[in-house]
Amino acid sequence: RLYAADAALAVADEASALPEATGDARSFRDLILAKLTYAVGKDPIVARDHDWLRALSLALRDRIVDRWMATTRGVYRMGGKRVYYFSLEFLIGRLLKDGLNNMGLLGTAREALASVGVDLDVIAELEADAALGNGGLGRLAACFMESMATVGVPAYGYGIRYENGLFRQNIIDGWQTESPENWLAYGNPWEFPRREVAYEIGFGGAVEASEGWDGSAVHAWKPAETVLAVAHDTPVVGWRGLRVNTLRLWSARSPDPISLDAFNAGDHIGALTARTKAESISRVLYPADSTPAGQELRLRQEYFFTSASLQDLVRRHLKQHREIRTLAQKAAVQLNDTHPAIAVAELMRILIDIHAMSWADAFALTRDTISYTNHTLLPEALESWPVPLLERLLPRHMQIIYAINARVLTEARAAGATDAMIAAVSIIDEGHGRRVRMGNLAFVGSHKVNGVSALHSELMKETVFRDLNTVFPGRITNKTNGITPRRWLMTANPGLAGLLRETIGEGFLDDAEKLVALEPFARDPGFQERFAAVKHANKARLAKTIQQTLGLRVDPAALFDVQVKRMHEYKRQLLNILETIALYNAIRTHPEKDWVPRVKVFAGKAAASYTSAKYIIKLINDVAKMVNTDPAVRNLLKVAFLPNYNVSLAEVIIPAADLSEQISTAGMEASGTGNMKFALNGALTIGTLDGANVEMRDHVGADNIFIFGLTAAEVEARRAKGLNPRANIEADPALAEVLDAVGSGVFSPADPQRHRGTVDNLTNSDWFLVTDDFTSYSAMQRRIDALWGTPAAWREKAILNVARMGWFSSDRTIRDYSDEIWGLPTVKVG
Ligand code: F58
Repeated sequence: RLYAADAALAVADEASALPEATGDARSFRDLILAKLTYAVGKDPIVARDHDWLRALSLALRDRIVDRWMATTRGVYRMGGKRVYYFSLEFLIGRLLKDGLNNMGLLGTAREALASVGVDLDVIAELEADAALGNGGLGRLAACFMESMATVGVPAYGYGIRYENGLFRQNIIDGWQTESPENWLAYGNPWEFPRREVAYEIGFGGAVEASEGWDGSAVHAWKPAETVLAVAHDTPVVGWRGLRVNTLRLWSARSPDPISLDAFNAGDHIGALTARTKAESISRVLYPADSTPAGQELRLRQEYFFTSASLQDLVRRHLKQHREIRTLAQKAAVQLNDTHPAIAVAELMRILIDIHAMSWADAFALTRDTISYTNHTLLPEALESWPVPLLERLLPRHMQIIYAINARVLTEARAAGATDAMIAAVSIIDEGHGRRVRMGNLAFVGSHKVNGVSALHSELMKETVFRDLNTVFPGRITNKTNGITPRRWLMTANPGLAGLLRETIGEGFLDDAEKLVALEPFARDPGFQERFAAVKHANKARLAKTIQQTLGLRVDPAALFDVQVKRMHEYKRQLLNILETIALYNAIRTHPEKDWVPRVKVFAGKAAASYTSAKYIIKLINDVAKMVNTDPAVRNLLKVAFLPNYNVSLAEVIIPAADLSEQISTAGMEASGTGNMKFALNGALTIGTLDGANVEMRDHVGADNIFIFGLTAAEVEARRAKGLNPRANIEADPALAEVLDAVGSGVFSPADPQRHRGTVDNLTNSDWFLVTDDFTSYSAMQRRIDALWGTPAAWREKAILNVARMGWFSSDRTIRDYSDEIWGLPTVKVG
């Protein structure tokens, strides 16, 4: 302590012009200096930015830990129910600023650091992005964790501590290439390794059956191979730091670090193979975001973290409540998609084989404990595993799955199911070489199954789970997604948050629906000016990022039109870039017209093996290259593809958007959450009636959102009747011209055939109905241009969007889950 204080003085001597910290900031500065000295081992005189980042993070962590222990003790004392959120992905991003904000220490930390000559914003930029997820599903899990801490739901997030998160995307000559992401390179100040919390996870082997004392069959699984799951805990702070929950991520360790026999025999590499194999389980996040990876390693990951998490929560339950039968009263397990669906069989195994429960009791308890969230309707995206693979890797689980299936099918038959219905509800898919349908397993093992937007939940009942919905009516429910306003408004857009506080007070910070208080200001010219000034500043910041990463100058006064999300054909980045080309053509043919200057911003990663998505990235970059340097465009149009989209980049891009592109083929985007983030930050949406866009329209009002294109029902009808892209192209000369140019190599002169495949695919099949929606999309863009010409009208709509987005807070979503699925009370915030 003394030494640290001396060091502070030394720093102050060095730069006597530094501002003096006051009050709280002074004691926080002393804590930072103590961390720098004793935990980082650096003298402030020589400390580098990374050292300061670590010292600050550890100082903040101390403050968080106090609340963490208080929360944990409180939860234990109350003896109530806990939620366990099982997710293979937690896309949490950076934690420093969000943690400071929630602890009310943002200003304090800024002042404390300034007094030692360090800029908070500079060091905060050095924090690695924890990219333990692919996209929306993983980010939703992160928003939910924060909201559960905020609304007072005692919760554990359970997942995998991937050593390498989602790959880094590099754009080289317009093409995507991937390199490994190394978020742990500088260590991770937020996590606490718990070497003592470790579970054995078995794989393979055989099942031994014997006779129990009452003559019933007793099964004992003897795995051939064991891996250790070791816990790493990260505290998750809720708003105002009132409650802190735990994110517990498992890391795989081999029980035998080295085979000494092999080593002594001279086989130094072979001595490590078992270890490498075991530890590969938590090595890397699977980067596919729509089609499930069918590899064995993926199944191992799923079982690994599910089993460890169930063992952990059962142990906690027994320690506290002594009695396994009360599990469902004290634990709610939420499965984030089917990735942890093996939990149904694993919990059954634990209850029957280890706790000697009867089948019927075990199944009732399992069902009462578990519930499942579905995030996709795409049939090819629904996970299924070959029966032989499951049989080999998890023989006991396969037995249990068969037994569950037999009972479900008997029940269905008794309820009058036809053969076709039986085939549809069966957990075993007989059609494609016998596979286990994980969605069906999750469905029958859950008391509630939810979709993530109203439309999606309805479609679930009509499509993927139609027959299961008939056999188990009332089980499907809707929980429309949400986003945390702490990260996506307060931290990402401090300018707007500050303006809102000055205008409507602090109420919205505790209850996002209080944002409606902004409505009366929507037409107020003075407020509009200030609102526009905030947007302009955010755009200037993004312009700087674009300049620095791409060397491209864009004008912050232009309309910033943004589409950022994973690259996927159903999300239709292709529709956007084709319309951009049409605009480019129009600007050149009609230079006399009063065009609205636009900056088209794109960002997003394509799965490494998703060739057509990678071609779309290349096309965007090819178009950018030509448009951005064409003098005929006179700076009226710029195209920017920003590489390596992640949470941190989203925090810069979203607050700077004027227009948000949410243009998926109707019926295909389960919900979307980016759509909510943009609208909350004052962007207007151009979108289809898909996912949560439908509910956004209901909330913000049809006049304040630009809806175009076919509805989900129309899409289905056209597909049923047979698509006719050629007719669509013939009917729209602008579209025909665009496809002609792209297909003949206008944007790829060095390789004229490059985009031929993309164009052929559109012309001959067009499964995502790009050509069907092109004309209405294009017309809507021109209406948007017209509105942009009347800034007062634009701003009014933008302000109304902010005012009416409160319902899309993930606090509301979590309250809905708590009320209707978990059976847990929540508290008011603030
Ligand atoms: C997304 N799914 C939905 N999956 O596409 C999106 O509409 C929704 O808003 C979001 O979930 C949250 O509900 C999604 O992100 C994945 O990334 C999976 C990763 C693993 C393989 C299968 C897809």
